[in-house]
Amino acid sequence: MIIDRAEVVVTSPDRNFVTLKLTTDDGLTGLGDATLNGREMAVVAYLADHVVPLLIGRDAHRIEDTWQFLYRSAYWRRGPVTMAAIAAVDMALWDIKGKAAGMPVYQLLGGASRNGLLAYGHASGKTTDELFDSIRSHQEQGYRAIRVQTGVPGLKSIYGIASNATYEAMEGVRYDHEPAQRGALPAEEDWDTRAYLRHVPTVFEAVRNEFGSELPLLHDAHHRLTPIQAAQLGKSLEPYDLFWLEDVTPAENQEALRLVRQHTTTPLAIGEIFNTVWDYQQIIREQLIDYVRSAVTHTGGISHLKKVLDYAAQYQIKSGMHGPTDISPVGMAAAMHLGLAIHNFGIQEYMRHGAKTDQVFQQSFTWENGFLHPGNNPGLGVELDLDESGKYPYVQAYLPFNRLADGTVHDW
Ligand code: GCO
Ligand code: MG
Repeated sequence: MIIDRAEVVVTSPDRNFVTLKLTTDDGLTGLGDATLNGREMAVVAYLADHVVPLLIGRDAHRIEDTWQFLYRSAYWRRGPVTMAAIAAVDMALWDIKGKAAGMPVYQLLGGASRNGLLAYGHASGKTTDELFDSIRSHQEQGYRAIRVQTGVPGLKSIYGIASNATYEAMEGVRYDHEPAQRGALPAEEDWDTRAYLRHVPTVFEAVRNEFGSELPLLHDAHHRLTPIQAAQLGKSLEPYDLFWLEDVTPAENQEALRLVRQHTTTPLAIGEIFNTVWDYQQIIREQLIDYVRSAVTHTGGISHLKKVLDYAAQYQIKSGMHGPTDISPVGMAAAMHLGLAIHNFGIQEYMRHGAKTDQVFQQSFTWENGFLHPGNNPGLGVELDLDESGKYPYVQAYLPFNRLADGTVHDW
């Protein structure tokens, strides 16, 4: 099982995706997701110029050895570009191994630890009424856990608010909940932390009054707060019993979470922009978080994220793998196989892809009664239709950024 072809495929059906496709000498193929939202072409270059030439002739069975070789031989370690590239190779090799064994990848990881994966969706609205409609529409789609984001009075547009969060999003035909926008420059948004901190608890109070105490609710602060502001928010949301509060601080400074923890029992989720176990070392050891938000795509693949999650399990910390639309169907499949196999699964983020994306990537997962399952096809269960993908060339797109009222750039 020698790797004899490696291709990097860039396609933009509803948004940009980068996929690595490996082919072995006996004709098995494997896919890996390498999509890094807004910086896609950096990973394409890393893969095409520096990784693909190293893969040809290697034994496709040697997943761990290939991972260690790519990580250590580069000398320059970690970082989103490097780790997304290594992740793609790792996923593609697990896909191939599954096909060689005639088994879905979750079987190779130890088999299913549960029947399906509880998933949460993104409800949002500029106003409370719009938000309620969006929550209802998500419940109709089967979601049993819901992330809640709303507009803040006085702010024009903020992270997480779809321009139409109900019907079109439900049909999967629009990408208005997708923060990256096509164009030559990133969009500018505005931000006011005090207004946000005043407003959010009133929204959760209204949602609990309308939808009751049972529904698991989540919220994403998207890295915008200082530790003391994060502590304040966690405390003010305690009465509404959140499943988790996500990315309260930028968290490059892991120690900052100590202060947040001292003040609130609201569960914390962090890590969608982390790349290795080192980014989690302190927050896991000191039990400063409750959920690991890494995506397989951005954290070195199935092999590395499993190590992070096994480490987290020692502290009763669970998975909450990142699953926005910028994780391709291949990356989502990898998350589902891993989530099904590990013991400390928590919840899976799941935003539906658009119809064009679903044609480019043929998938075999199921979504029933609020639960995902990766299916039982050998490997990851996703195939890439190259004729379809070829119809959609790369389009420049950027994530937005924030400015405060006085013009200062703020975390987005
Ligand atoms: C989430 C995330 C995303 C990111 C996006 C950036 O919790 O799903 O915060 O919406 O903003 O993935 O590329
Ligand atoms: Mg997030």
